[in-house]
Amino acid sequence: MERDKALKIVEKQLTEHRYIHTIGVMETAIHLAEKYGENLKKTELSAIFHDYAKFRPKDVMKQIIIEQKFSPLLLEYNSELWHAPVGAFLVEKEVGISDADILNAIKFHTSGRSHMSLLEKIIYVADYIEPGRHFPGVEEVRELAEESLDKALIKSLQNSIMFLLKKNQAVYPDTISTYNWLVLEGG
Ligand code: DGI
Ligand code: FE
Ligand code: FE
Ligand code: FE
Repeated sequence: MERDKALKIVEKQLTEHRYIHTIGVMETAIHLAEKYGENLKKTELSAIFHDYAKFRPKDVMKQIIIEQKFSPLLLEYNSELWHAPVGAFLVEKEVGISDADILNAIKFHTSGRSHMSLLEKIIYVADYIEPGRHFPGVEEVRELAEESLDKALIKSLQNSIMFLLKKNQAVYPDTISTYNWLVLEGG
C-alpha cells in the first residue's frame, strides 16, 4: 500500500495530535530502518498503523481481546496496553494488511516481548523518541539510538518501568520479559 493511501486511512482514526505523532514515528522509524537494515516499506506501514486502534472504545477493545483469545492478563493491566494487540487485529481485518511482520510490530509496540524482531524494536524505539516526545530522558535515548538500537531499547524500557513504579502502577509481564531478555542475552 502506498504511503499516502495508508496515511489517509489512519488519519480518520486519530486525533490531530495523534496523527502528528504517527508522522513522527514514521519518519523516525524509517531513519532507524535505513541505519539498521530493515525493509523500508514494512517499517513505513508498521509505523503508520501502530496506533490505529488508539481511540476505539474500551468495551469494544475488551470484547475483541476476549473473542480473539488474546492474553486474558491484558484485561487485568492498564487499558492503555489494549490498543496494540487490538490494533494489529483491526489493521488486518479492516485495512487488509496480512504481513505477519507488520502485524507483530503493531501488536507488540507498547509492551515489547522477548526475542522481538528488528522491525518490532524499530517501532518500539521510534514510538518512544519521535520528535514530538518531550519527557525527561528522551534526548538520552535519541542519542543511544544513533549508537545501538538495543541500548536505546533497554534505556526506554528502564525509563518506562521506573515511570510505572513511581506511579504505583503494575508493570505488564511482557515489558519485564523484554528488559530481562535484553539484559541477560544482549538482545
Ligand atoms: O500509544 P502511545 O501513547 O504512542 O505509546 P504506547 O503504545 O507505548 O502506550 C503508552 C501507554 O501504555 C502509557 O500510558 C503507559 C502504558 N504502558 C506501557 N507499558 C506498560 C503500560 N502500562 C502498564 N500498566 N504496564 C506496562 O508494562
Ligand atoms: Fe501506542
Ligand atoms: Fe511505546
Ligand atoms: Fe504511538
